Amino acid sequence: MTMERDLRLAVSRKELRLHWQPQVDTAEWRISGCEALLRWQHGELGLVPPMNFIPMAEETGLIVELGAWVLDEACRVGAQKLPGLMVAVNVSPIQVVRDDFVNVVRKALAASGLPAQRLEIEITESLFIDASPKALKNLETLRQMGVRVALDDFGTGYSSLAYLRQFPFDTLKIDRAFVRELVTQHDARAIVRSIVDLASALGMSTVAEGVEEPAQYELLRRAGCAGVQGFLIARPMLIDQVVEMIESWA
Ligand code: G
Ligand code: G
Ligand code: MN
Ligand code: NA
Repeated sequence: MTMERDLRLAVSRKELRLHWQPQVDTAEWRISGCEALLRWQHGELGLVPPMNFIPMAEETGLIVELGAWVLDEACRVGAQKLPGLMVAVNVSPIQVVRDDFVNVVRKALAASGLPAQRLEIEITESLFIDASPKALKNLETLRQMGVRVALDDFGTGYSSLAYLRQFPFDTLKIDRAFVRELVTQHDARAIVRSIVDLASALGMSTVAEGVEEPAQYELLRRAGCAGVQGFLIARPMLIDQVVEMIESWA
């Protein structure tokens, strides 16, 4: 209850922060983009991770205001501090089904000057559980504007393959559950290779999440996975740390 009240005030109190996690292009070993990850700097509780407040924000509808703040902030910081890089932003299904979603994105792009081609929206499979035509229409409109659309946590939901026929994603993000066992488990390796091949056959790119070890990276690169993200490269960090990392990248 007080948590809900506090979250309501978080935007005006400037308690929301974005952390950024770099993504590396495996073909060139180059930082190609960054994912924005929301944090709440609570007065007494300290840094609250998204799992502890996003569900509540979704239930109360607060996610609409929070989500708009995230898009504005991510586009602004991306345009100012990440020249030429992709900016990946997580959005909730609650945002995507709304009539105003395309306009919220359009405004964030216009205000920041970030080209649409440099924004990638990440959605989870839960969007498709009650796939509304409105949500699909909104994503389609964004794609026509040049915004990229990624399917997050791919492989963890159910009947994932059906979704790939409902909507033309630009990117599949391979869930870290598969990456974790990539080196030790033959079946995880087979699944990752199949996801990369499937994505490629459908004209989609792949990004693997949760890459922690060089051996995982090497297997992913050889499997043709285009991008990787994870503690091996960097943890989610403050934007200035990311900028430093990009400047010193060899
Ligand atoms: O690093 P991490 O704990 O940030 O992320 C945990 C989960 O929270 C991830 O599944 C991520 O997709 C989600 N998440 C992070 N930032 C946002 C955000 O800005 N909006 C939404 N809807 N989800 C987010
Ligand atoms: O679901 P989504 O991919 O949006 O969330 C990313 C989440 O994964 C964040 O909580 C982030 O902190 C976490 N994360 C990022 N890289 C790694 C990693 O290499 N290992 C682990 N265990 N978690 C990671
Ligand atoms: Mn994500
Ligand atoms: Na994910």
